[in-house]
Amino acid sequence: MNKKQDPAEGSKFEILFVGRSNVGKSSLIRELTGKKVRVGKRPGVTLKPSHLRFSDMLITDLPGFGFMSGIKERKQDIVKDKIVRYIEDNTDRINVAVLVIDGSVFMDVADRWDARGEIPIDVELFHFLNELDIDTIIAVNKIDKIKSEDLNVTLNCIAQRIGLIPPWQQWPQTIAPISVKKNDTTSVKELIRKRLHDAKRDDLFRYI
Ligand SMILES: Nc1nc2c(ncn2[C@@H]2O[C@H](COP(=O)(O)OP(=O)(O)OP(=O)(O)O)[C@@H](O)[C@H]2O)c(=O)[nH]1
Ligand SMILES: [Mg+2]
Repeated sequence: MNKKQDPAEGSKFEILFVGRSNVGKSSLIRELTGKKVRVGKRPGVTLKPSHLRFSDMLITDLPGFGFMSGIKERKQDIVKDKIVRYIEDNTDRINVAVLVIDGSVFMDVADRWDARGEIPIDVELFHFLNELDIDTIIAVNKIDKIKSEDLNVTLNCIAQRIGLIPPWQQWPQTIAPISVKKNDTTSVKELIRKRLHDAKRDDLFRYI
């Protein structure tokens, strides 16, 4: 059998994109790299991480978890397990994680989890990444859907909920409000580049 080459082999810098389904992970990767990432026809159907390779940089798009219309709870658990396993198995290789959240619905979704006495999965994931010492950027996407006068309050609430003491501007290395739709992704791009620079990998700037 013809074995496909492992895209991760020999990679020296991995950027991981993770987040709930439908938050705009794949759109963000496309906007940042100009490369189209393969997306399943239905959200949540793809169980495998998909990779892009630029020189020795690996960009990984993990399947989205949560909100998956028509998909049974058990399958959602399988997705969550796969995500956790991928992160655990590759901790040493992952240089940066970009946790993408949908800023326009985050508080509503988090409140619903709270009402059930559960920790929102995004919040849980942020702590999990922290525990593993993985440098994490929180890309708050879809800010085009938030009224401009509400933006600061919303970002403060999100920060608070995640466990970062507001005001959100206190976390300029971590919180990046963006709108992929409006091609406004400079803040997250700058933060990723900062990590590349710190790793002495300015040569990779041309891909991001
Ligand atoms: N309004 C608005 N919509 C956006 C933005 N970014 C992405 N979207 C839309 O959100 C939807 C989901 O985007 P995807 O990039 O497929 O999301 P994903 O996180 O990769 O989803 P999964 O692969 O299911 O996990 C698409 O319809 C996008 O066009 C944004 O900044 N603003
Ligand atoms: Mg996707």
